[in-house]
Amino acid sequence: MNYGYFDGENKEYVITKPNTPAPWANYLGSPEYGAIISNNAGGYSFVKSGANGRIIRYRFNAINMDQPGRYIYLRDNDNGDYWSGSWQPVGKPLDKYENQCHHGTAYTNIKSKYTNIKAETLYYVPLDKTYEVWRVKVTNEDTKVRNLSLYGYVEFSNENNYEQDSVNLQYTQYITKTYFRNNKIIQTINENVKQSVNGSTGKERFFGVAGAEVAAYEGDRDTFVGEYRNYSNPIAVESGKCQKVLNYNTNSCGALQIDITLNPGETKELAFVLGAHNDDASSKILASYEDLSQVEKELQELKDYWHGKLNNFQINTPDENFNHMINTWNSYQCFITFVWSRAASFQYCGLRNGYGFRDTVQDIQGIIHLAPELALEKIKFMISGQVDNGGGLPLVKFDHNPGHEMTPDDPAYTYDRYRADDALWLFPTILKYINETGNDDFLDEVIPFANKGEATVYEHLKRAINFSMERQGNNGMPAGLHADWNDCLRMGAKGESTFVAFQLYYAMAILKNIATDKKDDAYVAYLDEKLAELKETMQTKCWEGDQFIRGIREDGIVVGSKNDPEANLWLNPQSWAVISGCADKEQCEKALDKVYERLNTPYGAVLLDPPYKDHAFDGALMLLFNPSTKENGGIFSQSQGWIILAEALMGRGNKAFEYYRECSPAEMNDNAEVRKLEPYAHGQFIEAKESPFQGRAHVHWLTGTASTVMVGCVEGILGMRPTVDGLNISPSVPSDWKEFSIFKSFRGKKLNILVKNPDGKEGGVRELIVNGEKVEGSFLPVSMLKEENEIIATM
Ligand code: IFM
Repeated sequence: MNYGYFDGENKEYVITKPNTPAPWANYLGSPEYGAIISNNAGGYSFVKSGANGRIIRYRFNAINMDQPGRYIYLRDNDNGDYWSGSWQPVGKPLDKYENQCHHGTAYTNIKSKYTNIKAETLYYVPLDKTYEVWRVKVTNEDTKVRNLSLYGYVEFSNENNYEQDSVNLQYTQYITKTYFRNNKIIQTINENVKQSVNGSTGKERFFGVAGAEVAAYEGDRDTFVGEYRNYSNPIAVESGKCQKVLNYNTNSCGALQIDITLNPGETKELAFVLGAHNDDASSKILASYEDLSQVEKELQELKDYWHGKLNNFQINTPDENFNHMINTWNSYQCFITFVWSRAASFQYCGLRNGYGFRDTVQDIQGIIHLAPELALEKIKFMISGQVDNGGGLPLVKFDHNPGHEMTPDDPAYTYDRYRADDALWLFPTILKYINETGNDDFLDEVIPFANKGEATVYEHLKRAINFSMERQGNNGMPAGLHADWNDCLRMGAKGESTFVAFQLYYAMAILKNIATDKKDDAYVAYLDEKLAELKETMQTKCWEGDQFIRGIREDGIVVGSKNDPEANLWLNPQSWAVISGCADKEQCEKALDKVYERLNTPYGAVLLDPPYKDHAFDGALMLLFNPSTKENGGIFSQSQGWIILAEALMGRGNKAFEYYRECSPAEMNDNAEVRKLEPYAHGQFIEAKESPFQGRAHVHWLTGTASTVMVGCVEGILGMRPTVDGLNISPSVPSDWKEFSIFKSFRGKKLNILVKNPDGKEGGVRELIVNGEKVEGSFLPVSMLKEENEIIATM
């Protein structure tokens, strides 16, 4: 069943049935002022930190997973009937209540129609602003005059820290008050504290309205809702009268009642505004919306900003769903993970307050082709999270202070130990950035280490290699340390992971090219030797004739051997054998064939097979999960990007695209009841064959899947493979695609690329014509580029 459709032209997903199988969310704003909102207006907002700056309360794991939220209630004062602008929380019968939710790029517009009253609420955070706007338009489509009340409602948290607010009720209930002043509710927290006490100072939030006079209000949540009631039937709305009760030692809220009379055909418009600003500042903010045309201006600014970024890469292929994902939704999700990391969703509460090293370094890859300038800033930031021994800090805090951070070597360091893979992710990310921009001078930029000292980017990379070299296992592969990419895999400090070994191989190959350009001959010779040694080890100790093992534990026992009773084939070592360039062609083909045969399912390839149940070793923490779930043989969506890329690099376009389609959210649009998560956003994993709910996806939006699948598609399937000197065009597509086009912005120039496939090929380009001129091979040199370029690539 489907619950909505993609509107490619407006870059929106339109939800036509509000009773979606899960809350389908969107993101607004930025971490300066961030918000998550569902199609039923549920969700929360925060300033700077999801955990420490929470403004709207949100109850994790509540029965309705998105409550409370930003509610608009409407009441017919002639008959007492009432409903909400979003279907929930009142939940009128859907045969009488029409609803559409338009999730767009950083805005959400929820439209409803009930008893001839149309309501439309546009939610957004203006660009670079630290408050949110809910612009409401109500239209009377009846033939008679309608007397209505409209209520804007928000449940404030009593404390910025969400955990304190949720559980420390003996404190947080007694620190907040509300006031009504100048058309707005002002909430104060620790009002008496003029100077910091225990690190806290007084705070203020506001919820006000522009464009209408407030008739009555409530600042006390329980007075608004009433005893033994809930958000579906708040007494204030049912009775038609807010009582002007302000909270004192109870839960605070902002509820503003506006009474309106609408003639037939008449529309009334107003804007609620919410933020963490004091009386003065919020009055000024509200005044700026007295002229409500400001809203349309700000909406346009948001669209210009986001569409401007997304339009740097647009495709038109025979597959509409693929187009929607690449042109809008996968790209937008990449920006969301890039900006928000794993900070705030309906599953992540933001407590971590920082960027996981490997997560963010990978997230950056998803936006390099869209916004290399933003990528560069974050790359520098992450490099400054590298310790001077070459390893990555497991977590780079939002308030990271380069040069002064503690490291896992410090006894007082509390967050995790070193992971084996963290700093190795820098190599493909930096390479992609340099290739996209041609900015190889970046390698000479000096950046501080997290703990002390500074060095050029080139030196940072050398130290990362060194980190792995100084921490070798018993067989000549890098030691697994605390874990590798797989959080659940503990092979012992001296255990070895083939995934990390392939990453190290790839990293050394990348650095060897850089060192060659820099004429660092001694280092090139060193890397040559290490590359050869590692390859030899991988060949002799890790290849089992048709698959690579997953690793060798500290006690010498092999993990992921074909002879094991469980977990005897793992996905990542096979895809990374290809990506790293460490395996030969025959091995790559065999490993990929085996993956297809053994691991593939209708929803993507499982991470390992069979899942652990009875034969797990001590460090196989995935045993904690049910079979076919998460790291225990679930379809780990992030890994789908790598298998797509691996197949594409081998020129096997049919397989690459098959894997893509299996895990693509958009492909499940018509089976949304099976997938449950948003059909426009990747999740962390999909339940696989041993689950009774095969195909159900989990952990929406904030996942590394966004960037790996993006890279798998852009670099892999679509074959956009930049180098410092130009662009290699090497698509790997389904053989039945006859033609498709790509618009790519590249080094400030426009590329209109038409790919023709008259012979039904799966991969490679045999002829390239650039602005009418034939070019040898599939490489487009940057020197040939004009401002705008017409390129025809024939496969
Ligand atoms: O690689 C990790 C990531 O850092 C957090 N989520 C799960 C992934 C796989 O374990």
